Amino acid sequence: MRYNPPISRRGLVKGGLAAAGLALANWPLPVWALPALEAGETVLPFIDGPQPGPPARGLHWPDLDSWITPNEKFFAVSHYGTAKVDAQKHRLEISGWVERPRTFTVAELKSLPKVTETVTLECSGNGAAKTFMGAAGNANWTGTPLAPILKECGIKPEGVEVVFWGADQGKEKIREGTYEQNFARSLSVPDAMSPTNFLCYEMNGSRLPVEHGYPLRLVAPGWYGIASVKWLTRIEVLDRRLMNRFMGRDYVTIRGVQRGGKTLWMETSVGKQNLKSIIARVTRRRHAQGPESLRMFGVAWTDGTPIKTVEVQIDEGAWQPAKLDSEHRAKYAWTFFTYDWADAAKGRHTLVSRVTDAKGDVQPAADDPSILQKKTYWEANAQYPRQIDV
Ligand SMILES: Nc1nc2c(c(=O)[nH]1)N[C@H]1C(S)=C(S)[C@@H](COP(=O)(O)O)O[C@H]1N2
Ligand SMILES: [Mo]
Repeated sequence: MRYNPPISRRGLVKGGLAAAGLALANWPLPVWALPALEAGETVLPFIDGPQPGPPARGLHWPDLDSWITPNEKFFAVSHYGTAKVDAQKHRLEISGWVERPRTFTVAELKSLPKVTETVTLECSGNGAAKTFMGAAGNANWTGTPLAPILKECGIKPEGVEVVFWGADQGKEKIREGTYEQNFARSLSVPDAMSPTNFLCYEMNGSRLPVEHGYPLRLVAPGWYGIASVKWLTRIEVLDRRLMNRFMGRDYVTIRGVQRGGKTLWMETSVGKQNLKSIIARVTRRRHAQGPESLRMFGVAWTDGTPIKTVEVQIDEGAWQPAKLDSEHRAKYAWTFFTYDWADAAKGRHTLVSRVTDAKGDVQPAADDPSILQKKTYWEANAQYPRQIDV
């Protein structure tokens, strides 16, 4: 699926909400074509604390105006800096517990069957701080499916994990020693063999940008961003589990679970994407005839499980169904929603959204035991209330 709308900022100036009411042309557009501001529409700033984002790169939620995140606005997280790789000399090696180890050039991978998928990536640390809120984006990623390549190499029965190694490296202190290590993450053999994973070399129709993994990265749809290893050099099948920094120490969630009336502390490696939604902005809409109304606009995503509903709640009132964008949908991509609020009373209001998926999972409230018992910030998906003054 390919969709790459033109980018227009139409009156929204980066970081400057005060300017939002200015320079609005009179061109009412269907909201999904470009859900930025319509004529006569102004942004109501959130008043509860600092505005989300923007980090060095990444989304500033109130400015969200395209389903596809342009490459230059897409957040980048690189633990050992940006690796500089010579694509001509670059090789992808497939080794370890396989019958037929292989090496591919990038050109060879490009000659294999090509897929383009719209996939939302979110860093599992997104929301860890008020200044780290924009680490999510949605792009069209192009590459070749991973499963047929692994099948061709033949994973031996001893293989339990598939490790994806990046070209980037750094020093890690482990007990008494310091060791130079490459970035790596692993997936179990069944997870790695999922037909959805692919080796990616294009982002939004352009060559994969250097900071996003040029010339080659994994894209693992439905998983938190960390699974999608950039600057991919080696895929290695192991007969045991990898327990490096990114599997076993960092990116580990500590969660209390109830077992037989006792709290058990569980440490698990960051995994698949938790269902999540956020109200990105609230606007005031003045109509030629009739009263003005407020519109909430936001976005929701899951691990690929279809979204059943997105609801919004105003000041502890009943949950009201939001309208889902029916035009821009893809299994692993985020979905826009809107809620038109006709009779907003003057004063301060608290607004929040929640998404429910087809399995019946509901995005938890911040005071839900599952959130209160989660002691590390990874995989944060609590409902996110926002305050506005009407
Ligand atoms: N080689 C390598 N791959 C990596 C990382 C990294 O530091 N090195 N960071 C991971 C993390 S934590 C995230 S959230 C995603 C971010 O992808 P992006 O930088 O393209 O947005 O890349 C993942 N892949
Ligand atoms: Mo991340």
